[in-house]
Amino acid sequence: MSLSQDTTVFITGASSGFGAAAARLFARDGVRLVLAARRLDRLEALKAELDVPCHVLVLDQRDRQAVAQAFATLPEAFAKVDVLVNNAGLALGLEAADNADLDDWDRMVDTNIKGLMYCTRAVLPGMVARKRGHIINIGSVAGRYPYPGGNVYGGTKAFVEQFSLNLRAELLGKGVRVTVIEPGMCDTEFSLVRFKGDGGKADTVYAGMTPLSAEDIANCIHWVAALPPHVNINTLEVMPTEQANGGFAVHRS
Ligand code: NDP
Ligand code: 8X3
Repeated sequence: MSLSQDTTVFITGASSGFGAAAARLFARDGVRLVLAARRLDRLEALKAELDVPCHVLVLDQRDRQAVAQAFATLPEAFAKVDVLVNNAGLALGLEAADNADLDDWDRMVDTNIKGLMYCTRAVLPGMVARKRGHIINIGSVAGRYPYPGGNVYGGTKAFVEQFSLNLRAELLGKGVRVTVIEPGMCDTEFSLVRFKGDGGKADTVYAGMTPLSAEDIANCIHWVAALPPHVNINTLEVMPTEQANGGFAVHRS
């Protein structure tokens, strides 16, 4: 899709990390932006930085009614969403399943699966009617490869991946593209959130290696969106050079 002042890009989780970096990149094309997240101050600061029309939306995407209402009441100039970047999400905890907090599990399911579902369902009828649109979902390598402590987080991202492939299958011929991007380790607020504000623990995740940056993933998001309309990147898996999938583990007694 050619990205221009006639394009509207809706980004969830725009207050931080990939979402904020993607907003900065899309703004260079002059697009109209809808910036959604829960933290209004962050969204307002981002809007002030950007030289394009921005609609700031305080939205907790776990709230099904609020999501439907937010999409249904977008100001006219922002109502025809061309690109939805379904980015908002989180991991909570790294405990083994027998010791994990069920509230954490609920929050990941409610945000990463249900919130992403609600946003997708709200935006699709307009895209299908206009025969124009692109849903870009942010999955994770955690949805593809298992690791200890990845339990429900990885499960939510496996949902994002299969949901994206199913959408792609049923949107065939309707002019709507679907992409899932699956990043590996990236130094954003992700680990700070996962470890509930413990900066020391978050720092150890990226110690002694070079993680991806938010801008690296923003570049991927922007690249898949900017490709000509006849090109659909289905899945894009991206890791830091210093991360790889290590294969099977064996326990010996
Ligand atoms: P950040 O924590 O920096 O950003 C997460 C964003 O999600 C924030 O803008 C936050 O905004 C928003 N968010 C969280 N909960 C909600 C909610 N209930 N309603 C609306 N918005 C919400 O992390 P990243 O940028 O790294 O993460 C973005 C996505 O990428 C996530 O889906 C994550 O799972 C995924 N990912 C991250 C990787 C990494 O290593 N960093 C790797 C692979 C995937 P606010 O708090 O203001 O609501
Ligand atoms: C985030 C990537 O490897 O920390 O989704 O789970 S990882």
